Formats: sequence, C-alpha cells, structure tokens
Amino acid sequence: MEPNQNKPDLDLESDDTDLVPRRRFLNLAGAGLLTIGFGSLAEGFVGAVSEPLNQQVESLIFQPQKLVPELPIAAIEPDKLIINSFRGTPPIDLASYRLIIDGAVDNPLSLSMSDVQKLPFTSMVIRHVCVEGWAAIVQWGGVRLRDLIAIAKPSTQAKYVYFYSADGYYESWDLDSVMHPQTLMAYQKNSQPLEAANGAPLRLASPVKLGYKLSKWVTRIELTSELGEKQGYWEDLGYEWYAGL
Ligand SMILES: Nc1nc2c(c(=O)[nH]1)N[C@H]1C(S)=C(S)[C@@H](COP(=O)(O)O)O[C@H]1N2
Ligand SMILES: [Mo]
Repeated sequence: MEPNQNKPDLDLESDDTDLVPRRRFLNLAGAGLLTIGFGSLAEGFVGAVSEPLNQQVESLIFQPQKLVPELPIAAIEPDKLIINSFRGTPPIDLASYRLIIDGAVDNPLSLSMSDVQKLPFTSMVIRHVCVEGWAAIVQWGGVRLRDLIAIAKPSTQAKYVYFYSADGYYESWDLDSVMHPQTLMAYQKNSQPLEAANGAPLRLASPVKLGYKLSKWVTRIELTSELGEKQGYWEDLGYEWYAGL
C-alpha cells in the first residue's frame, strides 16, 4: 500500500475506522511495536502526521521497561479469580460502546470494539493479586495500552492517566505503568471472550498493579498533568495510590 498524503484528516465518527494517521502507524511498525495484524489496520488509514511523539512518551516506549516473568498457559487457575465488583455488573450495549481517550492528548479518540480489535493482539499469563487476600493465575488477551495511548498522541503535559468505568468506578495511574508493555486493555480471559462480570468489553490487566487498579468496564481514559483530589475509588477510602506489585 502506498501512503496517501492527500486525504483529509481523521473523522473519528466515520464507519471506516480512520482512527489513526497512517504514518504514525508506519512509525510504530518501524519501531517493532506493531508486529501483528498491522496490515489490516493500516488498510483504512488516511492522513499523515509528521510530528514525533512527545519526548517523555517516546522514552517510555523506547527505554525497555522491566518485564514481569509470565507463566505457562497450563498454570491458569480458572476457579480462583473471584468476581469483585463494588456495585455489580453494569449493562453495556456493545453496538454503542465507545472507548474515549482524551485529556492531555493531541489526537483524542473514540473507538468502537471493532476499532480496538484491529490493533495487534497480545496474550499473557500472569498472577492477579487482590489486597483482600486472594490471587489467581489468569490468561489475559487484548491490546497493549501503550499502543492506544501512542495513537492518541499524549501532549508534553501528560503525567497521569485516569480510567473511568461504566459502574462509576474510577482509578488513576502513573504514566510509566500505563506505558508498561505488559499493561493491556483486555477483552479475553483464559482464552475465552471476556465475560461481562469480569469487565467486558474492555478492562485493564497488568502484572505491575494490584487488583483494585485494574478497572473493569473502562469507557474513558483521560490523560492529565496532575492528580486531582479524587484518585481512585479505593484510594479515596484510604488504599495506597501506587499499588505496585
Ligand atoms: N469497574 C470496576 N473495576 C474493578 C472493580 C470494581 O468494583 N469496578 N473491582 C476491582 C478489584 S478490587 C479487583 S480484585 C478486580 C477483580 O476483577 P474480577 O472481578 O474480574 O475478578 O477488579 C477491579 N476492578
Ligand atoms: Mo481487589
């Protein structure tokens, strides 16, 4: 495919998944970040962007972050992941569902699940740890959050990331942990489509954070320059903010 430099800029509401300027993807692909399924996503791209990512984000992508060892698929413990929801499972209509990425970004996004699923798929088997005293080895499949964030083009002000969920849950994270290569927006659990109770259509999954940081039913990701007074549902009740594993 030849890049088409003459087409107009993005129309995020259109049906043909013009979510990303084409050259951005070529850049990411060149960096080895988007290795699977690249062709199909590139198919629909229009426009061109020549500015580099901001330096902070670029360094988070290119400086290798420490990987948490993953476990074999045979180690999964399907019965051990306890549904832990402060307010039950919110109803979500998949047809109208959108993941919003906004705030301190130059290219705000509104993505359907089919848009999200055009990004490279990643799978990992890790331990989910809840502060309430249980843990479970789980396989999660989905997209790297940093791929989504890179497409949204964080501005230099971006330092923190808020996650808002359909049940009213909210969380905030440091940008490093968000950009960690093992932090996923997951839509698969133990090789099956993610179930509603576990956060479908999209939830956070990461081996670098405790269970309460791993928001289910995420509808909006907001990049910010500061942490507000509200930092997270459990944090605002006294739990630790960083909550690293
Ligand atoms: N939106 C939302 N996300 C959430 C929660 C919640 O109540 N609402 N609970 C958290 C807690 S404390 C844990 S341990 C995990 C549990 O995930 P699971 O229900 O899929 O086992 O989800 C986290 N994410
Ligand atoms: Mo938890």
